Amino acid sequence: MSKGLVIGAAGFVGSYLIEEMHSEGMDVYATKLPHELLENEHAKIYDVDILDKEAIVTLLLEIRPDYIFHLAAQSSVGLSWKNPGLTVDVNIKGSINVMDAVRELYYKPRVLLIGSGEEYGHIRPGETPIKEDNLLRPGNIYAATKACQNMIGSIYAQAYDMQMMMVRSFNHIGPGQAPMFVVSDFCKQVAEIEKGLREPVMYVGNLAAKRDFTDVRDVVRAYVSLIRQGVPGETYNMGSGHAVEIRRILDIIISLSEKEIRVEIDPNKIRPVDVPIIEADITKLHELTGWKPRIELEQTIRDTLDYWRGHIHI
Ligand code: A2R
Repeated sequence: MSKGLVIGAAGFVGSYLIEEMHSEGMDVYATKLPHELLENEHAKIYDVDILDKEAIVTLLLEIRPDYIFHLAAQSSVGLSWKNPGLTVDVNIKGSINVMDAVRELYYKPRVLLIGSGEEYGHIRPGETPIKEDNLLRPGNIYAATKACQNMIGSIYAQAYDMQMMMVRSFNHIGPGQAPMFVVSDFCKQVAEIEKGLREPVMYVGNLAAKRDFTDVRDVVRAYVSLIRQGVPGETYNMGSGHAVEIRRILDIIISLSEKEIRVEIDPNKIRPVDVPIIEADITKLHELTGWKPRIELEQTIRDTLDYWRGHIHI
């Protein structure tokens, strides 16, 4: 049985990835930070801070994984402005620690580094759907650190002949996501309105922005396909391939509720700089693995709303 390790499994994607790996027949190992909570009957869980390289080396020598998914990150764009030093430490220094620990092993596991569609940054008209070889113009600290991780990853893969692939994930959504992300935020607000915890008013930001959303359960299928079939040193976009206006998401969410809901703009939710459309070209990933998303947007929204209905209590 092949062994798969998820580094940074206590976040939104981690638990879904553990389930996917388990259902694909892998023996699953996972790490979290000491203060984080993670329980999963399908994984053996360890406490590891990726800023501690020796801890990663010890773990890898103990487990000897065939596959390593590197998810650990400071993943909030907002926090990356407030704490750029921490974001650089975790997302660049921490990732280099992971790469170095792998490089020093006596065998070559297959590694997937998780990057972001944010790396493209200020996308120009005519550049969408955006391809992997587009110029990167990161617009925030988080994006810059992920672009840097990508570059160092491809340098390491080539220089040290490592079996390492990079993926740029576009917006992913689904049940359990933190409410600082738009779909989860809207669904949580509706659940609170339904429970009578707030007035029937939704507070929204820029509704005209178009983004490329993928259900987290499709995301983790793509990661497993990529770690198995990806070409070392290569970068792959992972998204739905279709941008959807935030207004349409809002309309779907509101239509799923019996309540009369009014919509108001909250100036705090308008970003200082917002790219009008972000859409992935997923041809490279699809041609390699045959992967394409299966779960319809409406279904994901329904599931996310039901999640919040089950988690908001009066
Ligand atoms: O910041 P926390 O306490 O939420 O912990 C995050 C964890 N993490 C670390 N793990 C090990 N060593 C560190 N020094 C360290 N700093 C943070 O990585 C969190 O549990 C996990 C990342 O999960 P999320 O923030 O929920 O991201 P998600 O949605 O699971 O996305 C996974 C990957 C990340 O690389 C994102 O940048 C990318 O997909 O979109």
